[in-house]
Amino acid sequence: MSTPVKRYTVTAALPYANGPKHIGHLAGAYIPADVYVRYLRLRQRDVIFVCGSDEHGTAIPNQALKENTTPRAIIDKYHALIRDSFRELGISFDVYHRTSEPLHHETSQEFFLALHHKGLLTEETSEQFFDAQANAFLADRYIIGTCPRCGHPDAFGDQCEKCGSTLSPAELINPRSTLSGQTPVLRPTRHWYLPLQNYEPWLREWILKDHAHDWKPNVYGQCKSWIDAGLQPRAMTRDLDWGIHVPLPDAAGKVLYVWFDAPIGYISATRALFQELSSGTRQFATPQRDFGAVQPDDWKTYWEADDTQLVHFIGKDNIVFHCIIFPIMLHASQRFIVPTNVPANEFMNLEGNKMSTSRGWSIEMHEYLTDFPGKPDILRYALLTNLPETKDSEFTWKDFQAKNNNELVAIFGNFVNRALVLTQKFFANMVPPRGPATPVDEHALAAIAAAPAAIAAAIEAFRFREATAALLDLARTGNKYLADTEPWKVARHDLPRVGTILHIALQIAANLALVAEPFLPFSAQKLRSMLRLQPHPWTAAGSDTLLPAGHELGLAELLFEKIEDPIIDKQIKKLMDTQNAPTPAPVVAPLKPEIVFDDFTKLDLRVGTVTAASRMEKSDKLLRLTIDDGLQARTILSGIAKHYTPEQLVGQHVTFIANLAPRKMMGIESQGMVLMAEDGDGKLRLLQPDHPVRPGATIS
Ligand code: B3M
Ligand code: ZN
Repeated sequence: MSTPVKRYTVTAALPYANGPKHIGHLAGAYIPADVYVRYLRLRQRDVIFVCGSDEHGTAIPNQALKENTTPRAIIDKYHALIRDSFRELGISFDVYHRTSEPLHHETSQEFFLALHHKGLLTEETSEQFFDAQANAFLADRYIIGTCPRCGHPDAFGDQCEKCGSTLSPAELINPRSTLSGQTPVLRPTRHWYLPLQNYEPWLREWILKDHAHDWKPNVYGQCKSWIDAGLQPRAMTRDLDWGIHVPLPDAAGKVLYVWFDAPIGYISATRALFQELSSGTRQFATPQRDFGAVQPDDWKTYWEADDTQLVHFIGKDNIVFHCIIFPIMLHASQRFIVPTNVPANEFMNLEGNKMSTSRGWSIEMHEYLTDFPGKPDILRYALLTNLPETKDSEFTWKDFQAKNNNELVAIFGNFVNRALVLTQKFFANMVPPRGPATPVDEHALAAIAAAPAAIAAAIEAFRFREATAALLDLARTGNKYLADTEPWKVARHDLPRVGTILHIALQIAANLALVAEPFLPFSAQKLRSMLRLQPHPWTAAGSDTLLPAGHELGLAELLFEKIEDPIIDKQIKKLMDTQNAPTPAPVVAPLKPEIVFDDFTKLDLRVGTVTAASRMEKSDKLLRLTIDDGLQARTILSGIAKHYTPEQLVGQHVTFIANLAPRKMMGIESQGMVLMAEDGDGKLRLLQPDHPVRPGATIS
């Protein structure tokens, strides 16, 4: 636990090479992973960033069927498309491997055999669905039927996409094969199982105890419910003709389960990376990285040494595989380390609906790159400020436009441009010397000094939204500094003072160029060349001497450009025009992660009586309520003006949180929060006891 960290192995989920990937995938795993890795590299930590295509599983032959081609053609096509999109978006993998590579087949088979020889896999014969007409056992995905939970007629054998339940094919009502449409029959077949239940005590210790505080609550919560529900043996092989052959003599027609081989893909990718590095056919993504001569076997320390931190970036649908099944495989091998953290994100919706490539309701990475050439940083920024870190989030084109126009252009770009253009105008494009500092200068200098630590702390805690906000705060400080000091006016009477102001402003710009690199790598590079700033390690950030007086600046260009309405309207129209109109999102919100009873008892919930209610000036949402809580009259501001008139509320019981920290809104302190029921139609309704109670009645 307390071993000092020597190196990092950072992985991002291997995308299925069965189609293009959309911006929801980027927000789930790849953008946060890239920010994390770029930051670690700037800190000069020893880090590798591995990813690649997941080219097995039923998803691939399925797509081949749809496109009337071979699985091989499918993986070749989409591997290249996805790899290139990632590259153009600046996702800086050290290696982007493929699970169809012989090296990966070898690595997976070795892994399987190692477990098998240790006697850790059990062999069992079970009845599985077989399509007699197609003469094939049916993978769960190939069986559809009616969902036993919600009645959806087209639920898959492993999951119902309508209600989200995890299913097994035997649970489906009226199952049918997607290959032939026939009702499948049960046939015995033999498979190798990993008895997950044997590792429950270890999982309880490792996750539920050791990672109770450093794993994200959404991840921890999912793991806990899996463990508490009781683990079952899970088949690690499948009857399928596409995949990695089970390396045993009596296993013809059987392949490794895709979720057995795919995560091993991280290991094969690492092996490939070090093979190529040592033979000189590949470089690390960061040129300045130098950790000495590389040997082919060096990959091992990244997977075997206790002082390596293994971090998996994934979306929430992959949690069980990365936190339970793969770690059990790693642990059981008695050879490999297990992840230190799995900072999984929730999902990002698009304009009010679930993102889905198959339903046409998505923004594919490669389409974005075609429609917005040379602008990967805007997308990175719009996603970073809106990552689904604690709950599902939502991408809208209007928000994308606003983030660009109001933040990147109006704050970041505007500040940098003013600092550079004024230096050009008054100081022949050379950094002017700095005179004595006034309080407003001191304030700006303090912001420079404080920003890197704030950004770093947020990144290291996997809070990338917060880190991005801290980055923009530094730009905002710069913008405000110029607005407050008005060097363009001072220039009429005090040029040395203008010099001081611009000197400090340019140090802010230089700091921005440095700390923005993980987030906005292309713009950071552009800004560096505008400032003619050499690359610096992260430890140089916070300094107010990055640009010495007399240093000559480069050419000032616009860092960001405004996006006009027609461009955005076109994107919205394109989405609305998609043939397959989306089915509306479920009316009932998904459950939040589980909490313990203690969490609940922290809330002081009470019933009170409304004694007065009035509208708030300048707000069409808020009502100001006076509530008799049994002890006193308290003021609560509630966003229910669209649903109730003040008159309707006086005399009513309301339920409220009594111990919520007071919060000031529009100049008035709200001392609590009134609870409301929200229906799918957006209407809010009061929560009331079914009999009158005295004010102050507690709720438990
Ligand atoms: N290909 C599933 C997915 O793309 C799967 C991830 C594998 S990570 C080892 O969601
Ligand atoms: Zn269902």
